[in-house]
Amino acid sequence: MILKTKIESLSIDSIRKDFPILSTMVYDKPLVYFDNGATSQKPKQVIEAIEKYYFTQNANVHRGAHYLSQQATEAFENARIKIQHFIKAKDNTSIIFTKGTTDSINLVAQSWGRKNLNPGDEVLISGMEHHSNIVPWQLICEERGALLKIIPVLNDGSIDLEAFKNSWSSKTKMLAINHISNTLGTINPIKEMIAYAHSKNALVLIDGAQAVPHLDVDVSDLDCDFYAFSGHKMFAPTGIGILYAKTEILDSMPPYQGGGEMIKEVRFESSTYADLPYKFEAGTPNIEGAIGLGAAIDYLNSFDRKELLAYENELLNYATHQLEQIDGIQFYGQSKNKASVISFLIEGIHPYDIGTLLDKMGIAVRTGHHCTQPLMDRFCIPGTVRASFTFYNTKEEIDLFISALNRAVKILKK
Ligand code: C6P
Repeated sequence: MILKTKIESLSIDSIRKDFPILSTMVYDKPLVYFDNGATSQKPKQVIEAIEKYYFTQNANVHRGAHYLSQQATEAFENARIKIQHFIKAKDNTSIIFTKGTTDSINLVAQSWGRKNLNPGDEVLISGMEHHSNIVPWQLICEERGALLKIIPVLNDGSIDLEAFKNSWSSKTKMLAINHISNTLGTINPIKEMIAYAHSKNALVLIDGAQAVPHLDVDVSDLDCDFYAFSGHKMFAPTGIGILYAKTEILDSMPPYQGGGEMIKEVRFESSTYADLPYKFEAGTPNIEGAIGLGAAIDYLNSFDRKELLAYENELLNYATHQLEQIDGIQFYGQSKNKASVISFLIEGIHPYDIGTLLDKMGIAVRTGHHCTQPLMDRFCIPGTVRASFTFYNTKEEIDLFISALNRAVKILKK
């Protein structure tokens, strides 16, 4: 496939060469990977960093005084510092390694929630949350006798800000909301929402799973209390994620899990806990995951991220315009401030059938409820077809997608 797309200093051709998997053939067709919201592909710089770790550094961290353990510990802790700088956290002890966004949110719900939620207290989430930012709160609210309240979503897929302001009571203790909706692409006005929540003395957790891969996130400027994200959606391996939290809040929270690494002293009568961040990192961590995440950050830092974002917006606008030409198309998520995600349905056709035919033509999209079932209920639909783009995608791929979609529609409407 000839890829001509180029904007200013960005050569998409050379970026694509960093991602070996993008030259895969699927059923004899060139792969068009538009499922970046589910997980992104990994550049060879990340794969090589993991290979280097296993070839030359493999040992457990923080445990041995031997050479390899020191090498592994240094690489692991350097990754933490890279992440700290990447999201502009004040302190590296604010950066907790977890398995991913889901794990990060469960940590907060279980540790902060169990200590701070009392019967009658309220946790506020939005109607466009991923199940990972719903179920952990349901579990802890049920356990503590607290109430889960939902901010409604408007028809264009944006948050109902008036309803948001009316959702508060003196019992609201936590606002937990996504930065970018994985299904609608909506970029939520979180800075304003955080300031509002703080004026009501509540804490704020931001689910940043879909935001960190696209936006420059500055947790200090946002002033959020917690910010959760996953490595695998930002060009790093699976099984590694981050919980950022203000240190004074982490200090006041009990451990989430017990085990090695997270203790100072253990006696059968009782134990004392390690300082931050280790208090929240029980057991041997995902060392190669952390190193891979550090390498992904180095990779992202080698670009002007504003330029990447502008390019992704260009892809979004180009694809939206092309899709608008298709008869019977209905978009879900048309807010003004939107990331490069397009969810749609075509009248009379089940999204799964479209996804299956597109797959046979080499196009990877996601179909279904995207782990946002309450949002599907809100729009009275079973699911959508979702195309999610990142900076290694091209307009030529969008052209292939549109012609494959037109063929699929023709077959399915017969
Ligand atoms: N969304 C998607 O296709 P984990 O699985 O822990 O890495 O991320 C969970 C998660 C939490 N919040 C948001 C906003 C998300 O988008 C996701 C993951 C994927 O949309 C897989 S369901």
